[in-house]
Amino acid sequence: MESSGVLLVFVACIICGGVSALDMTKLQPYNLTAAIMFLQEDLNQDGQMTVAEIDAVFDKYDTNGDGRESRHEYTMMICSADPDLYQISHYLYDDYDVNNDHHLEQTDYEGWHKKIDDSGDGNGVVTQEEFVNYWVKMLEGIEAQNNHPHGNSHEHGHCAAGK
Ligand SMILES: [Ca+2]
Ligand SMILES: [Ca+2]
Ligand SMILES: [Ca+2]
Repeated sequence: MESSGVLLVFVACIICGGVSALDMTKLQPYNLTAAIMFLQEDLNQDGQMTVAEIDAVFDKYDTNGDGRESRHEYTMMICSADPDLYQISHYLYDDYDVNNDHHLEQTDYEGWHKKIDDSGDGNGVVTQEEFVNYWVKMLEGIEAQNNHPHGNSHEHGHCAAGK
């Protein structure tokens, strides 16, 4: 019957970002979420995150192989990989996209790396502690924006229906 197929698509939309409010509790505690992310991104496991490692992590999202990651590529990838993170993927993309041109590339990774380092001791090296502190503040900021009545401008996610 066709109706069951329609229902399945509808349910998938709700699960994957079609919700009207953020559920930040899925990402709490924030310092644990951040620590897991750091461990995934610290590819050589030396306790430091380099620009090259950030670049390598974002390469996964470059589905059309043009050497940079568009907002669409990024959010579609997060949609299938991590629905809990998808709900804030536009906030994250805005943070990564340091020069605000809606593409992620080398200059953004360098800028993002510097932002995190500068939020700590600014010595040119991003440690796990700096990374976790930065992410906790960012996630708390997203939560605060979401609690604000006019803070929902980023919620235009319809990831399952996009294709
Ligand atoms: Ca490393
Ligand atoms: Ca950019
Ligand atoms: Ca540092």
